[in-house]
Amino acid sequence: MNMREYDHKKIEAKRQKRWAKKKIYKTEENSKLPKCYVLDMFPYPSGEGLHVGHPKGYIATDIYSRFKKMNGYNVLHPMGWDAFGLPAENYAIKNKTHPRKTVEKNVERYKKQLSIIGFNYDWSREINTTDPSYYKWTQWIFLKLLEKGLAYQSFEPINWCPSCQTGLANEDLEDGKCERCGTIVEKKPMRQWALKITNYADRLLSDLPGLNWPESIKESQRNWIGKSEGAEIDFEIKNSDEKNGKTGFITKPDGKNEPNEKITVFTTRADTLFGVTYLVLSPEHPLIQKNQAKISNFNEIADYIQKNKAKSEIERTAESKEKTGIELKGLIAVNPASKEEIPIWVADYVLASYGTGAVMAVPAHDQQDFAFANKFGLPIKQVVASLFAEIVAHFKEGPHAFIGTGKIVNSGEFNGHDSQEAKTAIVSSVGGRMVTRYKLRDWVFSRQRYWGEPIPVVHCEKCGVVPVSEKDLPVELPDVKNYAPTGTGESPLATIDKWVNVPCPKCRSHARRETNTMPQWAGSCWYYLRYMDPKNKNRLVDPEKEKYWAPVDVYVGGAEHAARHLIYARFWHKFLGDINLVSTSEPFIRFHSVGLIMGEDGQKMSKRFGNVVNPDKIVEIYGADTFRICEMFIGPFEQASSWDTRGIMGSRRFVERIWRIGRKVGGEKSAVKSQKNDGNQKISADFERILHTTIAKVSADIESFNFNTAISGLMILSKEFENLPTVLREDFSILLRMLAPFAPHVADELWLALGNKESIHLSEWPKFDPNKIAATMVKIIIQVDGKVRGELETGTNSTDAEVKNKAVLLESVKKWLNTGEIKRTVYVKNRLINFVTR
Ligand code: ANZ
Ligand code: ZN
Repeated sequence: MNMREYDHKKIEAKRQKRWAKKKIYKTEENSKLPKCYVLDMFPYPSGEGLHVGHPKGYIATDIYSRFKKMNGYNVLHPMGWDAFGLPAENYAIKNKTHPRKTVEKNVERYKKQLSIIGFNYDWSREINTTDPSYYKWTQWIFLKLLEKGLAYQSFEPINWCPSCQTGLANEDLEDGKCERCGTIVEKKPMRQWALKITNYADRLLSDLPGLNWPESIKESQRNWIGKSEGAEIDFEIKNSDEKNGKTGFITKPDGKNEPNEKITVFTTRADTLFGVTYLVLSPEHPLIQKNQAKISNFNEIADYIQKNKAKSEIERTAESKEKTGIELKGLIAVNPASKEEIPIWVADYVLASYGTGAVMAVPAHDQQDFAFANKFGLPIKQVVASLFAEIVAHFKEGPHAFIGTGKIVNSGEFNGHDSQEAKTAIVSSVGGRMVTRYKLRDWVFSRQRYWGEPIPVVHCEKCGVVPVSEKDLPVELPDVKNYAPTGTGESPLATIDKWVNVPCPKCRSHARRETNTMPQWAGSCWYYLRYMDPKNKNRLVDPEKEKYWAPVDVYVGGAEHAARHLIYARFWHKFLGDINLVSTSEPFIRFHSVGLIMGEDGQKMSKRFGNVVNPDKIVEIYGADTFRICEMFIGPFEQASSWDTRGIMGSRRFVERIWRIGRKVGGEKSAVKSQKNDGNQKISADFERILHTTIAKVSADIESFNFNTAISGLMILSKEFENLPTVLREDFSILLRMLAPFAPHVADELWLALGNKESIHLSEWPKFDPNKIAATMVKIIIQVDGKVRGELETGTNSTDAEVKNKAVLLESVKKWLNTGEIKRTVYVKNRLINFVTR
């Protein structure tokens, strides 16, 4: 081979140009091949551009999709822009340019940054959520939701960010603050649109076990849905100066007393009903305002409510938090089981938004109630006894409630029963109801902002809410001079009279367009479907194409974003399934979250910390191939790792080594085999075993997203190549093909230099020969300075160099070698290896 020095700039520019010209990444339609759909969470094109953390996930999907293509799959690996929403709009306001212009500019910038890294996206399928031909279908889905009764207007108080001046969904809050700007969110009553995601709570939960997702992501979905099985129990209330059965109760004609009012609680521990010694209302409970006249200390209560208004739900329910509360004087409740009269308290640890907003307090068996009762001197009554005496003893002395289950005591006819089993009987004995509650709330779906999809309905003076007819979609977002929030709680769209005033589609009389827009999450709820058929003018997606491509086989993105996005997208997907638009029950059957790349200082990469590393710079200096390898070698894919600019040198040396090996490529395999030289044959058998073991390992590692160990396998193999006197064309072609997904430019360059006519990315993935791998496995103890630091499983016929190379790369060993250089290595064949650094 005729080789020059390794010049990454020249090679990478040349290869990228060639790929684009030959359109080698165009996804085929009507293919007979099996499909593989690999998807990245599409970015919102912010003004800051990419930092080195962003491409990590994209590099992984690029590797994976190249690998699948080489394995005979028809691959769909698209990219697009999630360009509506607050970040794009806030950026535009700050920089005083129309969001459409900034989005355009930022998309250009992102695309350029992505292209120099050498990704294989099929750009002919690019989508942009702000494109009218795209959001036409987002609006169309909204109309379907409306038609099926799953979109409705509501007038409950919603979360309001006073800084962004828009309503927010629960999911948009972090610790009670606006997730975008950090301002403390207020409650503000206003008209809004909501989607009935709660109708899907059960299915969103029950389909989770079948998904190949990280357990932590599934857990966050479960917590978000927050299913709990419990009971609702009614407590009668009356004026505290009245005697039971007298005033305060209305006597019905049949002679039975009916309480004038009651408090309904939600409990998961109905078995502890006899132990209830007081009730607690959330400060927002309607009963408080309603009974203002009967409450003797109303002023104090109002004061308490006012003081605790700004606290977030997380703050309010934190176990560590000092309990606050105030007794509601003038009213008392009756425990329906024990008939004891019990006080009613108001405390902020009870949330209005969960259950019924009222709690029956059982201080003996609930930690929050226990802390509260101790602070305010309320009675504690034990009603469940542990089956283990020592825990009971602990409960009596210790600062804890006994929260376990056991045997019921102090509970009349229920004494001696198992606490778990007695629940239903206790509930029915007091006329309660078994219920299932969810923490999930309906999704507040309107934003009082400019930069979003207009909600496609009009409000007619006569007909009320009328959907825009399908043929009039999209309702285009009009241009507006002033797109900053109005401050009135209405979207800036409300100021455009010409746009707002329209005839009613039904009766032609005067109507006004809905001026609220959709939240940013809307566009990302279904974009994966549009990539399957991005240009379709008549349908959201062609059914045949959907059947072929769905579901997404591998989905990759940030865990932070994932919890909310995944629940919304799964909801829409299930809805689209119900109206026969999609053929699978879940959109993304496998998901990998990308571990963050932190700054060199260990902090999150951010302008604020001045620790941002720009990928363009790294690519310019070291090359895209080196950058890609470095990002994948930095640590296990799903774990966070710190960027280390020095670490990039190791990756660069690896690429250069491959380049050097290219110079040694000589004869054909058949020629060597005919040589009758025993020594050579031994070397060649060892080498073949390592080669084939590596094929097996790298294949399995890519499939399972263990890119760092795949690269270390390739590094070890490359050292073996380096030790060979000459490298056979056939063997080198195997190494190159394994390298191709990781370092697509240099691999293609060397591949073409071998005389191949077509790009390496259209070639076949190498297959390993199991016969060449077979070897007895042994465990080798690894020591550093005589101390055991790890263990290595390897074949009995591994070469000494192979064992040593593998041993130093083990995570558990590496850290002990970091500080010093290896002065000496003692190797007891197939048993022990000791690295001496002193
Ligand atoms: C009495 C009781 C006794 C409770 C006991 C627990 C232990 P999960 O499992 O999360 O659904 N609760 C109900 N509504 C609440 C609200 N709005 N704010 C704060 N806490 C509330 O929790 C259900 C339990 O949380 C309920 O069961 C209730 O306390 C409390 F030994 O009722 B329990
Ligand atoms: Zn009308």
